[in-house]
Amino acid sequence: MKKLLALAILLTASYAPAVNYCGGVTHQNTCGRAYNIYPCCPNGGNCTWWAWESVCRNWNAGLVNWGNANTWAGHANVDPNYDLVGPTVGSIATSTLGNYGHVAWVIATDGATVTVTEQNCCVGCGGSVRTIRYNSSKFNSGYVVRHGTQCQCSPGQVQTEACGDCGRRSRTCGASCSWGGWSGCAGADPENGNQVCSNGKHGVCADARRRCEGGNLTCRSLVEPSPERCDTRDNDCDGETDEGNPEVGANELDYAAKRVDSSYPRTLAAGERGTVWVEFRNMGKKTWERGDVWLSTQGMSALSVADSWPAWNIAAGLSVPVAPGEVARFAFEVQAPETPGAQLEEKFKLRSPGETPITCPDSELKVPLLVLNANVDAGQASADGGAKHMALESRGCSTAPGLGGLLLVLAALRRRSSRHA
Ligand SMILES: [Ca+2]
Ligand SMILES: [Ca+2]
Repeated sequence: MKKLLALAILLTASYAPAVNYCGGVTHQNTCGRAYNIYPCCPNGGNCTWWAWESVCRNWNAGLVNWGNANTWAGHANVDPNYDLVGPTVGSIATSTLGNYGHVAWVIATDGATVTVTEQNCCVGCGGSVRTIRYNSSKFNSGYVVRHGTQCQCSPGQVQTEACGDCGRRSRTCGASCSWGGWSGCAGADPENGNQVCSNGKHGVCADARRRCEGGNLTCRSLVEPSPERCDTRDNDCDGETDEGNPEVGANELDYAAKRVDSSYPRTLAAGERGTVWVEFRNMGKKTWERGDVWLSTQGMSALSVADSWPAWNIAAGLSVPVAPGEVARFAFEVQAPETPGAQLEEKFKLRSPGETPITCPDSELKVPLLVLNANVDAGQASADGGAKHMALESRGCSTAPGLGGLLLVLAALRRRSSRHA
């Protein structure tokens, strides 16, 4: 071998003709050159012819004349298009040893050794292409690759790294010893997905847990918004609960009410009394017991009638139990304040045991009232917009049964009202 290497000479195109055949190999013009620019030695081979040919075939580039093999690394080192690196598949192995050096084409390497294809130019040796394995250190002047194509990694090697707030990603080295693309960034949810967090949303959407999504922490609602239902929850997450008179599902709530009819005066003279009644259907699961469900105002009402209402903020209660599906009727008096010209609106709302408002589907009666001068003939109509609404005269007309029955629960309601005072 040493003898062979010592005899390896590299003839340049300056003193020998370029040929398209050497070492039993015909030049393949895959690099825009009709001929290999290097000559072929008398023994029928030449390492530079084969190295140049290998570059033409593999890089589709025709190298300029870099002279004898022992000057190739020097040329590559000053050419920005090439890099000198360690043992690399698909590189030109270069050596300055011997009289003229040596070049070969690397087809495999394990780092310590390289397997190359080569030709040789020597007296009495074979010139045809051969595959041979050397210690990597044989090529003392390095391995030439195109700039930027140096092997990045070992095929099959896996690299992982952190990404985002909580994720990791990985990539695998491909057969061409360059990295494949990164995987998606992902990670486990904190506390196995049970970490409670605040997302600033309303209603059912406020129930949220910390998630690791795409490698980043986010506070995700467990429940998405849905159309509002009558269920004591803010389903559409707009900050209002059971708004818009939503329907109640069967057997959904203990207490729910739907207004079915009502009547009230639209005008009263100052200090005059009138009668109001309103009917609600029990839409809940529980029977409305006497003394448990009543019609109340938010605060002290300007329309209250001290000697008629069960309490200062309770206009009426029930005289008989009202089972689910049945209709309850609440009737009571109101008295206009002594302020002619005043325009009022009072809200009467059903309350369930525990003083909890019954919020839906429609458990409220609004009574707008215009206060007239006492000496004006106050003919009036009444309406609240409902198609079934009954018009009543404010004077001398009451369709409200059950006032007597109301008195029966007066004592109980008064006990309750004391808690409001
Ligand atoms: Ca809502
Ligand atoms: Ca709701």
